[in-house]
Amino acid sequence: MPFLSYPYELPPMQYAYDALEPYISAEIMHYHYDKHFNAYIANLNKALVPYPELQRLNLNQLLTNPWLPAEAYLPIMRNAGGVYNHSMYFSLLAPHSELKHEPTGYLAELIDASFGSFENFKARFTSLALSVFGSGWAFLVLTPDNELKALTLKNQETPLSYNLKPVTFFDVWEHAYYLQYKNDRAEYIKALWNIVVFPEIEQPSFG
Ligand code: MN3
Repeated sequence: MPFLSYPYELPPMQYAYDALEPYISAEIMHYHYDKHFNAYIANLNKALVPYPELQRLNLNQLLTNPWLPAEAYLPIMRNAGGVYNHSMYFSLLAPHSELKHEPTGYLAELIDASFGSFENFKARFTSLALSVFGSGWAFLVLTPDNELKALTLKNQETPLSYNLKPVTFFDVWEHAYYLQYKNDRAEYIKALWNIVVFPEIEQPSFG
């Protein structure tokens, strides 16, 4: 995933459309992956057509590039953010019970240090995800000082643009849950804890 680059293509799904049921329905996965995610990819390619110099950057470089032409800033950043956020969101979900859906190792230590416990973190992150007004995301991020923070961003903004390294991605756009949960975002978020995967975080070495 860090090497996604132009021309962008929809990555193959790592599990079947119905593999996340009953937490996320196959119908949602078809729309969310094949339509919404794919639309960001198609629109990013389209937005990059006039800019060969930007086509040479990979996705992470594009999202952290301080220079983008003013007239192309919004279409490129919105769609690049959509591609990045969705590729991470889907890659950090897995069928329930195939993996343990709890953080391990250094990330578990950081969560305990920052939030008191994993249960406290879940409660805090859930209320944050519920607080997003309109379309957006909740993220758990690592700061440059290696501190964990939970935050929300609007639309398809990514933490990368703020020099933050995201480790958990909750998509709270209505398209992520409406077909199954209707207006009940809280039930969708509760379901996500059963299928979310926490990445391994490397402990920084000092010396
Ligand atoms: Mn989405």
